[in-house]
Amino acid sequence: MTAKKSTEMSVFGVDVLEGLSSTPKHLSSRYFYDDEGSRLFMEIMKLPEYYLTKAEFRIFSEQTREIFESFTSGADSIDLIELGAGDGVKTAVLIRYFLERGLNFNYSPIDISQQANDALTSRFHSEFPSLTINPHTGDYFKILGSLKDGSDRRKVVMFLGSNIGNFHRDSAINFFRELRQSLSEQDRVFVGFDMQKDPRVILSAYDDPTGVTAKFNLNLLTRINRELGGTFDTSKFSHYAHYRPIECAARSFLISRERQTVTIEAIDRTFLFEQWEPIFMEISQKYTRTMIEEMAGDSGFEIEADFFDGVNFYNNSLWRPKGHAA
Ligand code: AVJ
Repeated sequence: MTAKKSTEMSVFGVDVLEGLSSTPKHLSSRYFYDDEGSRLFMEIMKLPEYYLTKAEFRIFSEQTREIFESFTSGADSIDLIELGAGDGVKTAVLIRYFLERGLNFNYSPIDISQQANDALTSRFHSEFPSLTINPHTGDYFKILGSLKDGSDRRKVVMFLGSNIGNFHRDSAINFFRELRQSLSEQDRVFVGFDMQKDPRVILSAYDDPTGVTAKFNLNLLTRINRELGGTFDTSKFSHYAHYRPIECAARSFLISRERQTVTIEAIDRTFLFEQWEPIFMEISQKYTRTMIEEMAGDSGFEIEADFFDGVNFYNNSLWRPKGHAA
């Protein structure tokens, strides 16, 4: 792909321009997931240090019946909606059980990537021939809005994998408030949260010894080179991650090991990096039970049920609109 001219600057270009012109410099983790970034994230999920996926999978596998009962209490059929479904490995555990139980439901994965949706749909078509799948590609809220009055069945909207952790607190609350607007009283939200735990355990998940996370981070610079005509030399940047136990947040950075300039053609700018200057890349927020309860409350929900793995590493929380007990 050739770089776009500045006259037709992409949203990606605008965000990169804003981020690299700021002090401190930052880039948005939302741009990690091009084809190579998605592949690297799947590698991350297989790392022994990356406990999140394993913990959530364990909750789904060991508490399948309880999850089923919480989704269906007061509803005999549901629309199961998933925001950013990824490879669907965890969701498959629920779907298999829901089908076994003869639940009347259909599954709607919503993703910004057509490719991700296509892959998931064909996988689930062959794994679950009797499942009705309605994939939607595009903006989460536009699609949820269009589904709003589509059926009178209960919607259960799943947002798994601690994907919410990439949002700062205010954005997370705005996200859930917007979600609340597209739901009715009988609907539910099912969110995956990574819990606060031994800081060393958290840090090692974001600073793995094999360097997959470093590659995942550096891939965004490669993406800028390819899509925006950038001149980043990835060998001159190092991945650095830390965890702050007071804020319960892991953060990652790319550190410029030398003083250097980088030009990005599509936005017609050259940026100076001082030696050891960081680019803030990603926040991965961790939570306490109190933080989850407050976040639900501040966005118009209350916790109806929650599910922990055996060591309290991870929590899947089922929310209902506030003030409307089932
Ligand atoms: C996909 C946002 C849940 O923050 O744990 C993994 C992304 N970043 N390793 C996370 C990620 C570095 C991941 N989420």
